[in-house]
Amino acid sequence: MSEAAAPATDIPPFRYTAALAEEIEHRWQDTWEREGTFHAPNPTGPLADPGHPRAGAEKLYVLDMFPYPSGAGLHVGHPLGYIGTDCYARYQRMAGHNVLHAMGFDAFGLPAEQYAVQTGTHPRTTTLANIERYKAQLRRLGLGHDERRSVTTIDTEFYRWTQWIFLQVYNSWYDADARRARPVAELIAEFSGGARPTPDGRPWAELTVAERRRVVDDHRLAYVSEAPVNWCPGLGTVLANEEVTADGRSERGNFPVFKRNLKQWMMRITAYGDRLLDDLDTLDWPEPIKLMQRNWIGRSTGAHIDFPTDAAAVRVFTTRPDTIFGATYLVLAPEHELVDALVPAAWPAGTRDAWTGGHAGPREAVEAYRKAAAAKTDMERQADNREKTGVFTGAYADHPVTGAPVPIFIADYVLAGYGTGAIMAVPAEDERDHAFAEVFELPVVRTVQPPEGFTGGAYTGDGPRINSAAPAAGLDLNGLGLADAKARAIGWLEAEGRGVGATTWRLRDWLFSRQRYWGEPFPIVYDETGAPIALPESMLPVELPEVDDFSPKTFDPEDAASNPETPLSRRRDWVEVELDLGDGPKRYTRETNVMPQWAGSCWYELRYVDPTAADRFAEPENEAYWMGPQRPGDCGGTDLYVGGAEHAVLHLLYSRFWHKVLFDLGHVSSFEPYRRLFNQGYIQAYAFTDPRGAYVPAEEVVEVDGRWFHGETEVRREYGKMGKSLRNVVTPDDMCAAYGADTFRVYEMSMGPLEVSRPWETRAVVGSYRFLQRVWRTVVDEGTGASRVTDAPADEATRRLLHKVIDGVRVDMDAIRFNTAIAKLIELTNGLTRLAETPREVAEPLVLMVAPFAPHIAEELWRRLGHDTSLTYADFPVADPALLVAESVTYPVQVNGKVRGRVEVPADAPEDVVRATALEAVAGVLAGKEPRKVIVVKGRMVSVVA
Ligand code: ANZ
Repeated sequence: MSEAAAPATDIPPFRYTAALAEEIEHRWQDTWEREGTFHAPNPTGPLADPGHPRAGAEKLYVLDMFPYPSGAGLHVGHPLGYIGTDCYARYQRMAGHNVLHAMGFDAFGLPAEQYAVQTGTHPRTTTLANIERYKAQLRRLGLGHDERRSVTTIDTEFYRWTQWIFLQVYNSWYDADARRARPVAELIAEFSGGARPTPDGRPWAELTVAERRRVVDDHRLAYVSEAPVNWCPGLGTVLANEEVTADGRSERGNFPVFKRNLKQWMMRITAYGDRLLDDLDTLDWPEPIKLMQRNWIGRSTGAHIDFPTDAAAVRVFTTRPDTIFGATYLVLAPEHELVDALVPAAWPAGTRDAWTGGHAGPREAVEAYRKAAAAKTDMERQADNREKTGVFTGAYADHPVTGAPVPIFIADYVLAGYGTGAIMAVPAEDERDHAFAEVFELPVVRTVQPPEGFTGGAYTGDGPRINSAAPAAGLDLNGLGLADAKARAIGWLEAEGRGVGATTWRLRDWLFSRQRYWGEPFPIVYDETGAPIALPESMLPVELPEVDDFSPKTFDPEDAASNPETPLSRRRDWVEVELDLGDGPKRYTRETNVMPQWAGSCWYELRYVDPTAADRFAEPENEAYWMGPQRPGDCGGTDLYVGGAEHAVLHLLYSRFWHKVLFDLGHVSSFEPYRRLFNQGYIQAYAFTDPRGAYVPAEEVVEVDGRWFHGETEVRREYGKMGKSLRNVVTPDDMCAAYGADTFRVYEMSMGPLEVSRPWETRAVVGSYRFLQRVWRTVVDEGTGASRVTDAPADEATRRLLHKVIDGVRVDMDAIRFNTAIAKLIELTNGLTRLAETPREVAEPLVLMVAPFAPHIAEELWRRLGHDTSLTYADFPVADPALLVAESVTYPVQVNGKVRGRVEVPADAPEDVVRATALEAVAGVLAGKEPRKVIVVKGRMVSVVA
């Protein structure tokens, strides 16, 4: 016991106070650590332990979304999910499972790097210090993690495998026929053996080495592309869409962001679009999250249609080939690669003034429009309510069915990165096209008959096709509904060679490189031709080299044409290497981008499974045990994954994608990483502003008759996130000091259902504190420290209450309804306080049931009840079904429809006993007459007809 934790002299030493709680908690945390209490045994390898009480038991893998260790430390909102998973894991251990529960750190990340840029402190230094702080804060909460499995993504032994997985992805391609990834070596074998034709049909042997390489690279699941990216010269880096504000500037620093093509590593996640979508059905995830994933993936089916021009044909993507007769103009994205070839030297005769944007010639007009468009974000460009802008290219295409000339525009509402970057505009049936047609005075031809009385512009509903026949071309859609018209139009296009049925995805390939320092280096070098070459596995890990200057180079923020210079590129001695990659020592240059922060979080759950495995990321037997399918058809994966809904899309999608690649290549046994997902709510907090609108420290505000005061000043209460800027942060450290970790845990779990957001109320924490004090007193005499437990049996009512509570708590724990479980435990505890002594048969199960929520006090009481081992692996109480049935039942007794009396009979009384008792009770009413009929409704009532 430490000095500081010694109880103050005026408090009896056996009373449950914050000081006693602290002493108990530290002692048990030390004991658990010393004894390795939460070590989960693996089937094989160094973490196997055949003598463990749960060795070989049914497994349960409980996972938290691991944190990025920020410099600010934890506030009371952060550990909500971690406490939830801990309660669940502790319960499941007691219920007989072998539970894996570990906590690692997502430790590459921008804040540490920015701090490094500002201060010169190495991001590793900052990150490791933050991790230590997090670990201490989490340990103080009594979380039962297997600390041997605590990985951090910045460990070389961890990121060696991140790089290894990158190589697996790089060295595979997606076989669309087999619907799975296969090794690139098999693709090459198919090309060279002639089983698969090359893209241009020449035999493989006739392709040059460089050509072969290009063909293969075009198939790889990781590839280099010239992709349009958000280039922010002011920060010297490319930004993710989420890092760009609605007005096209960097979230950080407010610099302009330009769309630009830059050479980047990409991951071909789009190849997995179908499976990522279809396999959502196999997952036990909240519906809203599945819906967000579906929308993000955004599968659209329709057609590609070619519109011939004097240059090349313009290929459009449309979901509505049925409206082809209403296509009165084409629109290309301003960045579309055909634009330059289309634009003539001068406006064609008869060009309307409204189409030219006031420019003398189409070249200037296009040039000026492009400039303006490049400064806008996709979000802005697509805003429905925005006045439509655009400009005529001066070129016409031929309508593929009627041959009529169709003017070609560029406009920023068409995005370069979606579909083919070109559309056929159908103003009668599409709102945005309609708005554009109004501005540019373009013809509107209805091809779907709107219902009678329809007065709007575009009609987007269904109805019979009209104005949709070209007898000469052999196509007639008139009278057909949507589905039939679509099918017939696609059939005609395919037969005539003017288009094909096509599916488009909203999902983009994943931009995988960052011009930063604090990330995993790529296991890639370039040869003298500039082609990428994967390093062999034996050269892993590629360690992140030390640098003096962590900052990306900052350019003229307005100069979109500048090129990024990565921090790693300045280490020339690292970048330029001599390696023997099989054909003798040669000089290569290393890739100097690093991977995005998502990389480590794409597979960390696999490393928890077998963190010491040296030859693989995890031994197959261990992987199969923890992650494998549990029955035929099961997708496998972790049994519970808890985290915030803000990770609904990107993390979960990227991780599912990598997992599926690993599955296809035979490296994992489950085809999904997270079978069950649970989103915890947020802890929100009140914040208070003074009349000037400035935030005042929330802990100094007092309530007087429903009004709020900071000193003399009345303040306004609002409700929001917890954070420094709102001056309303409460830390778990504060709560542990004031009440102890057990009280804090019980409070967080009893505030409401785990998935619901709730306001933090420090004042209410004392309720949980009092509950634990009562639990304490059921076992310990506060005055003397003596036991209050008796071996005498419990009275019938107490025993029945206990078993009702056990039964309900088990149901609640299985369903993650911790708040209602705690309510039942409170009911039971209150039922015990009226007893002079607590029967052991009740005290023991109570302590065991309290243990998942308040493990330290439970361990302490368990010891005082005479047990000399931790209760971690004690059996969770089981209700006796015989005690769950009600003892007696009260029947109302009706005579001629009116309730005339009530009788209480044993619940299992046979019908004739109920009847006799009932008749006796209403004998006075019947006054000796024989009843005509007696109906007994079992358990409900007795009805007598006199
Ligand atoms: C003609 C048409 C007629 C269309 C009609 C819609 C309604 P989703 O469902 O989102 O996939 N489109 C295609 N590529 C585009 C791009 N790069 N930028 C902006 N819009 C694009 O929508 C597909 C529809 O959005 C396509 O079908 C196309 O307009 C437009 F009555 O073609 B449609």
